[in-house]
Amino acid sequence: MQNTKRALVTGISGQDGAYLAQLLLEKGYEVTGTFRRTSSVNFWRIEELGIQDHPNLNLVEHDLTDLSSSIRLLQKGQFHEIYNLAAQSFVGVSFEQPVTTAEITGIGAVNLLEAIRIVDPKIRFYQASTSEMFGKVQAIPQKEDTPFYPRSPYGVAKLYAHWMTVNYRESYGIFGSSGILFNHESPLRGREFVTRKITDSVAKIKLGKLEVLELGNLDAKRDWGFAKEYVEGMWRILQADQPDTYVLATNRTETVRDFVTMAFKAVDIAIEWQGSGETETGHDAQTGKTLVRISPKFYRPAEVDLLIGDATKARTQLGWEPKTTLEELCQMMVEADLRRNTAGFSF
Ligand code: NDP
Ligand code: GDR
Repeated sequence: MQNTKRALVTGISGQDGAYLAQLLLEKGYEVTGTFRRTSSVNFWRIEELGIQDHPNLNLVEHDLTDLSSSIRLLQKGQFHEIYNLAAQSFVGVSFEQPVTTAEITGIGAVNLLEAIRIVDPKIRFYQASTSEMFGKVQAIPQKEDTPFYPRSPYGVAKLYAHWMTVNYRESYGIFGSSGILFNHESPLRGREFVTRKITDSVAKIKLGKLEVLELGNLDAKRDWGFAKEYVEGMWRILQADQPDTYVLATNRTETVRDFVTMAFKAVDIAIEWQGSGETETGHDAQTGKTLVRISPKFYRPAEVDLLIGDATKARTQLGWEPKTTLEELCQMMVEADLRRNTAGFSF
């Protein structure tokens, strides 16, 4: 079909890449998804969504840090839209691997912007920016014009990619848009991130496969939404008349501790908290058994204490609004992890 839109999604093997590919396929796009070379590829998410064999899905190996391969990819694909989702996305790891994080998460975006500038400046580009750029927050709630103050090598790398997207928009007229997305979770979330670590562990504890859940800072507050709704926002950002920057968030914030309590509630366990700081513990209110304790190894050298976003601009200009409540999201994730753990596999 001549009018079929072609999209490139980097990071197809990740949470957002899988949901976005599903959405674009439903909308009739031809989707090229990139994955990096590893000894064994990791497509469990697109398999779980049932799109791995979709006739309009093309999976290609691509290294985000290699400019020439980005240029060839764009020359071959003749894309209308590019969604740059690939990144070293784990904040904790970025403290241990700051250079790799800068190369993938920062320079990787610029390689794509350069390839667009060289191959076809009409391609629309979406950059996956993040609330981590607000870091040590300068205002509450955070919105598009809130000053940035990143608190991790990941946040700094993302801020560089964000400003380069704005710069290519202003310097070369490229349709480069940036979505500053607050945390978004789902049953497809990686298990290193705190929500999924909690729901998977709660499922294991409920099934008698784990004794205790170990966590770091329980006081951190996050604005958590449902990933499937956020990828719809990414698509809307690229359909706007003009390139721009938008915050996507729920405007509700809760502590990690609250999310733990919520997840246990989803399996009918009431948690009582005792102590504070590194000696804080969570107990089964009925049996008194310790189910949660703190391990300093999960603390970060610098923390982002409080995130809460204001997505008024996305609502009024794009008609985007989150619908799933945190309780519904948490329940959905716990149920998925109960199913997986009962079936004997857990990704
Ligand atoms: P994931 O960690 O689930 O996915 C990241 C993707 O990037 C994976 O496909 C991963 O591949 C790929 N990747 C990692 N390193 C490389 C590399 N060296 N070369 C090529 N690909 C690589 O992240 P999410 O789906 O949650 O997030 C998508 C994007 O949005 C990321 O850029 C993230 O930083 C950003 N973001 C996420 C938010 C969230 O709350 N989820 C909020 C705001 C921004 P592999 O499977 O091989 O590891
Ligand atoms: P975040 O997500 O750093 O916000 O980045 P993560 O789920 O890793 O941490 C959220 C908060 O929980 C605290 N925490 C723990 N975190 C992890 N991972 N493991 C623990 O055991 C633990 N205990 C407490 C953390 O200190 C933190 O305060 C995510 C990623 O998806 C980024 O790519 C994205 O840009 C941002 O969300 C928005």
